[in-house]
Amino acid sequence: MKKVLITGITGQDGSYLADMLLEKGYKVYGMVRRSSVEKLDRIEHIRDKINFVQADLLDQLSIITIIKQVNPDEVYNLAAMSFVPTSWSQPVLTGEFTGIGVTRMLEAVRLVNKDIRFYQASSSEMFGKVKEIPQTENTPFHPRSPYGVAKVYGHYITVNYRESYDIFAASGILFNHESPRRGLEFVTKKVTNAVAKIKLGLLDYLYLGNMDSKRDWGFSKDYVEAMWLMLQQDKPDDFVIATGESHSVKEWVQASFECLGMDWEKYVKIDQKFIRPAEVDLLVGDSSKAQKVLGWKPKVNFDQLVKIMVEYDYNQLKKANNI
Ligand code: NDP
Ligand code: GDR
Repeated sequence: MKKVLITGITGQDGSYLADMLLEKGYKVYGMVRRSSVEKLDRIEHIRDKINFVQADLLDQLSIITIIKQVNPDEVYNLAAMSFVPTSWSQPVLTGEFTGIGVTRMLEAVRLVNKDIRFYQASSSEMFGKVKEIPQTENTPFHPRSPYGVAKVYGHYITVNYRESYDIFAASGILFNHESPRRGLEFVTKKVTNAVAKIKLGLLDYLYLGNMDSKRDWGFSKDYVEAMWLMLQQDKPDDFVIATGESHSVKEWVQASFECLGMDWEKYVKIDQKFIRPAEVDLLVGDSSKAQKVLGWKPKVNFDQLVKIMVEYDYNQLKKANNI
């Protein structure tokens, strides 16, 4: 039985990855940090099947200890401070978690067992002010937030440990991916949640920031499959994972309201507090390398994704409020 250690198992991607690897017959270990209240909502349905180990990205010895204890075949490093706006209010902490945290993970792998295969959760935010359209594995980076800068560091340290120590370290450059399990502050979930609330009479207006930025949105469940495929190859490499389609925030809003038969213009207002100090205007990825080498392709498109998320939020809120 193969053993896997997932950092960030309580997050959106960690939960879908754990679902998938349990189905594949892996023994799943999840790294969690100490908290005064449990935050296992996304993995409640599989909690009895997961072996939890406690460590923190800030604490080198705790990471070495759990990697020694588990000695996994594969490590997926998904833990990070992942919300872009918070990276401006906590830039140093973001650097520690999202940047240096990757080095701590890689150092632990190097010290304990160099045969462990390592996946790093890199991001399309690294492209930032894009140098070409669409973005590929060869597009130069120009990050636009402390989060993006930290991810560039995490990406290059992964490449460096691969080249310096011959560690099987792969970096997935994933474009935005969403799901019903997406955190409430991210724009897709914020919108679908608000649309459902407005329809049910639980909310009057939705306040947003920049509605003109464009993103390449995919489905998290499709994207965790790509992570796994990257670690099953003969050699480690970097891969862009994207749908190749780009839509504006406004289009997401319009499609979400239309899903429940409403006109978005009656309910959406702009609040300056959601405008960022620097914006990433347009992201669209070219995943042809992943399609060719990994045999991966996205299964869920933009309209299907909107529908999955709106219907989920509507049904959940209806049930929770006895409507
Ligand atoms: P989430 O924000 O949903 O999850 C982040 C996870 O990281 C949580 O489990 C959180 O644990 C954990 N974490 C944060 N800080 C620490 C720490 N100091 N020590 C241990 N664990 C910590 O993110 P996603 O699932 O959406 O994303 C997964 C990864 O992929 C992240 O690295 C993200 O930056 C990256 N990424 C995401 C994309 C997306 O569109 N979703 C696109 C590209 C990259 P806790 O529950 O304790 O807070
Ligand atoms: P992003 O996702 O920054 O792309 O990072 P987010 O959903 O936060 O923003 C997408 C775009 O929507 C605009 N926007 C708003 N965003 C939020 N959160 N709230 C609002 O009210 C709002 N109004 C407009 C933003 O300005 C932006 O242009 C996500 C994260 O998952 C990262 O961890 C990951 O690396 C990247 O995707 C790829």
